[in-house]
Amino acid sequence: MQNNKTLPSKFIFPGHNACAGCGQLVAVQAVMRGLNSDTIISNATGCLEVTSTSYPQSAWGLPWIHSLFENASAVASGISAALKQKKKKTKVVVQGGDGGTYDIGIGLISGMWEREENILYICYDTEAYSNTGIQASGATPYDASTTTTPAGLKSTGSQQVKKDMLAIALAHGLKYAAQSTAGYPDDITNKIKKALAVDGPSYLQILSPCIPGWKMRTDGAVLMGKLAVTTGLYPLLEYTNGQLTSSSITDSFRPQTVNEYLKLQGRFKHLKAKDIKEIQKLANQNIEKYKL
Ligand SMILES: Cc1ncc(C[n+]2csc(CCOP(=O)(O)OP(=O)(O)O)c2C)c(N)n1
Repeated sequence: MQNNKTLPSKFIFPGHNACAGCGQLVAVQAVMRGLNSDTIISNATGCLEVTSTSYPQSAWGLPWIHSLFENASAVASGISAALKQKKKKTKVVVQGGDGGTYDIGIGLISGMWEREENILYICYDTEAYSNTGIQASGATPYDASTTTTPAGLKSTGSQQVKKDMLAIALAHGLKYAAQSTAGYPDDITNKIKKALAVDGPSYLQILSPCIPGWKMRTDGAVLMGKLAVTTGLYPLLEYTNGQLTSSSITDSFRPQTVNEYLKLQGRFKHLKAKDIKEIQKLANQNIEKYKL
């Protein structure tokens, strides 16, 4: 039975053509449950834009503008400036994938944050350029096989460690910066509401499991979002005024081994015990760092 918390939002409608079981759409539903109707969205290109706006249709129930891959935050800045001029309190929200956020859009995002504009930026982190065929991005985790970092006889996949985008956001002095996963939709909605309450720039990144990219079961997105947290690989984190104010399910946190998470994803199926040990070390570092 549905309760109010899980009801579909009136700001994103069924009928989009995202993959069955798409983790990004689970996250989007949770985000939309936290937004108000007086909102304008600027959306970078990527899976979310492509699957929700095949012309002449749109799955959006809010004013929504598509921008180029790299400049969704610059478009948002322009909208924000116009609203300021008109003395309107409408909230401006940006949505982008990890490619659009960690890589190609980062310069303009940095400028938007520097100018302390009242804009909420949301990154749906699928850990690859999903829309164009799963190329590695700055958010791709160590040892993941992607089409540009394929695992094979001489390679165990991506040799880069995931970029710490949250730390980059914090370095800009954001009053609110947080991360969540599609495994915890209520956590996402709560964080959206807190981010909206901030007068100034805020940032939320959400791990959004990608069925074809992660090579996983179509019913696995929520489970994968949960395991990313409980292994310590992608903890739920919240920083208010630069201070860590909340980290994962604190009281009930029981770390699980990373293998529980990795073994369910084809992008990691090439890994041997020694490789998994290295990834366990990364999770342990997080558990230590964030006092999980
Ligand atoms: C300047 C530019 N380069 C490349 C592209 C092609 N392109 C469109 S979507 C996309 C991938 C988007 O990846 P990401 O931002 O991670 O979002 P996702 O699809 O994973 O949700 C790329 C490379 C483009 N549209 N513009």
